[in-house]
Amino acid sequence: MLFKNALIENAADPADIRVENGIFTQIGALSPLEGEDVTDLGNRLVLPPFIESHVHLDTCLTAGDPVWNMSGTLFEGIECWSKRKDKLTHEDIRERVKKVVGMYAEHGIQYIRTHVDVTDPELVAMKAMIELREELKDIMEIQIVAFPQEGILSFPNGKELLREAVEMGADAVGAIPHYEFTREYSVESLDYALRLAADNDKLVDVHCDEIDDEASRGLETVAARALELGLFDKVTASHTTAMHSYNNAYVLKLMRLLKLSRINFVANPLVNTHLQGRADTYPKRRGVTRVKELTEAGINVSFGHDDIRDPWYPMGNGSLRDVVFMGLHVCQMMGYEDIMNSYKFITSNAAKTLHITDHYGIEPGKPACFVVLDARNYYEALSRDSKVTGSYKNGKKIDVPSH
Ligand code: 17E
Ligand code: FE2
Repeated sequence: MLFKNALIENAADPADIRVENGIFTQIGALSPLEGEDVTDLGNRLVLPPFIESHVHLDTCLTAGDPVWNMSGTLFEGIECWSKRKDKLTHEDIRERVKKVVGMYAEHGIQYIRTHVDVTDPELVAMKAMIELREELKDIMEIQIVAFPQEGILSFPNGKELLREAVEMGADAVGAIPHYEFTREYSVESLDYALRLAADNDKLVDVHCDEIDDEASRGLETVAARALELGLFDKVTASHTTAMHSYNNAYVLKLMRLLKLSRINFVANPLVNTHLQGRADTYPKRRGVTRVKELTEAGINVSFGHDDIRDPWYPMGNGSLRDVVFMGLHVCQMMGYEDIMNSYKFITSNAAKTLHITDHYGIEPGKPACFVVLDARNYYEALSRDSKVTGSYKNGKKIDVPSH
């Protein structure tokens, strides 16, 4: 099968893409072979599929049920969710997740890393997600983080529940150091989570310092353990909003450890612009981590949506375009090159975070997965909010399920 006239990753000139048995085999100026199927992409932008590197699928579409988050803080969100969690059922999770996966698929997302709350004695969401990961795999590759929303040491049986979720088949281990009762618990929870991951050959993704407290120092512990346990880039620090407020002298010192540790970062610009700065009067801080500085230091950063219509964020339609758009504004990354390259926050950078680079990317030998946008380059796509006109998996156009 031959795809003609693709502007691959902002290339100025079109190229053709040959796919055989679901694999990219040739990219260049190609003529159809006898009997070969040909699709003309009409000089449209072609990118590797979009990746949602941070979302909570189990909480999506629950905004206002049973109560709305009125303060807009993370902590009230956790309280609202705790009330919703009491009525969680297997079918309820299945219905909402399938709907949201359809929304994502429509916008060219083919991979999702979801955090799933395991501070639930019955692990209802975890059981349903494990089932859905398998069931939805033809349209979405889903990675599950066992996420202890209410703490590992500060929630009854938190350690056991996290371990049980890993044994059930989670792909990654989470933690929430800034929510633990004490600084000592915070450090111990990270020791526990990273050791659990190392012992079970899992990835790590920590909700890390999602608070405006400049003294919140979970990140240094995450990075130090990633280095000491040899986990390196299997580890991701999500949110890290306190880093926005760290003093610059401390960041200067911290950068050395971050580089040595090789950990990844995920920023969630829509949600943290909304949740952070809530204890400030004026001026109000932006609560997004130092994306520009991390990127300039060669550290891997991706962007996530975090929530779609739930207690932490009432908006969202499954498009990552708005995430990138907000990220560029709030991080002040509006130079032309910054804008052109910003698709990497939801493609190749996210692929590194998810550890899927062995089967991701537009190059011969890799599975033929890509998206086509109605634009000539990413600047145009972003500024015009261009539609994804096709999302191809293993050479075949994905039929987006109704949602
Ligand atoms: N839970 C949490 O701790 N932080 C968040 N941003 C969300 C859920 C969405
Ligand atoms: Fe999150």
